[in-house]
Amino acid sequence: MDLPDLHLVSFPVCPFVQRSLITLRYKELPHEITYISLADPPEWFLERSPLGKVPILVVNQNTVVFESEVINEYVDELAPPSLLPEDPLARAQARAWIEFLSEQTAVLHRWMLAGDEDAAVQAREQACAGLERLEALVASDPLFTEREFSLMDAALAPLLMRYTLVRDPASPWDPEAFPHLAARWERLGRLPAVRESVREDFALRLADFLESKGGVIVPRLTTLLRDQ
Ligand SMILES: N[C@@H](CCC(=O)N[C@@H](CS)C(=O)NCC(=O)O)C(=O)O
Repeated sequence: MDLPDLHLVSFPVCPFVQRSLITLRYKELPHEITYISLADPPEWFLERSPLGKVPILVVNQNTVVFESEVINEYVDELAPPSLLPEDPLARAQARAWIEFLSEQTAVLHRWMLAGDEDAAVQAREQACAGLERLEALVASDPLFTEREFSLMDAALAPLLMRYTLVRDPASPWDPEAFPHLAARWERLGRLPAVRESVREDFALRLADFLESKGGVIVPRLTTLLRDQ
């Protein structure tokens, strides 16, 4: 099969775009990337993105695939072997946990951008509960122990990359409390597909993004990010 022309539309610090970029790179599929500003999205993007969100993948210049997980499954199917389990039940579980990781990614952002201390504490509790569930999953699930990489990892890596970068004392993330997740991140973080899924100045860009949004703990987080 001839490979289609793949063009990913991105925002540099978006964890959902990063999932798709990791998958494209892991599969070594040639692709182009266009970065846009979400603060001032271009008209062509708003016309093409049904939900007004990144990522979108423009295939052969005219067909738009949207939603990171749908993009990832399409990319996965373009270049076997699959990064999802073959068994239908295991595949359904993998997809369900990817959805759980989407929610955890939203919770991380709610914590980072909390408007007041109460909101920060509430988001932290939700994040800790989510990380506990993920720790139990990674500790017991063969998908995480037997495979070098799966589509679940493509969704896990952006979350753990951000937690590792913002090691605030009040952070929900603690590698000692979540040793299996920490070990998984150790392995994932070394994969070229994961390392190269963000630009070199990612920490600074994330700091700029958080600052542009504001929040009660943003000054602490941006100091940590700018000191990397
Ligand atoms: N469920 C979507 C979520 C994508 C998403 O939330 N993208 C954010 C950036 S990280 C976005 O484009 N937001 C639009 C905006 O902020 O206006 C996916 O998995 O692709």
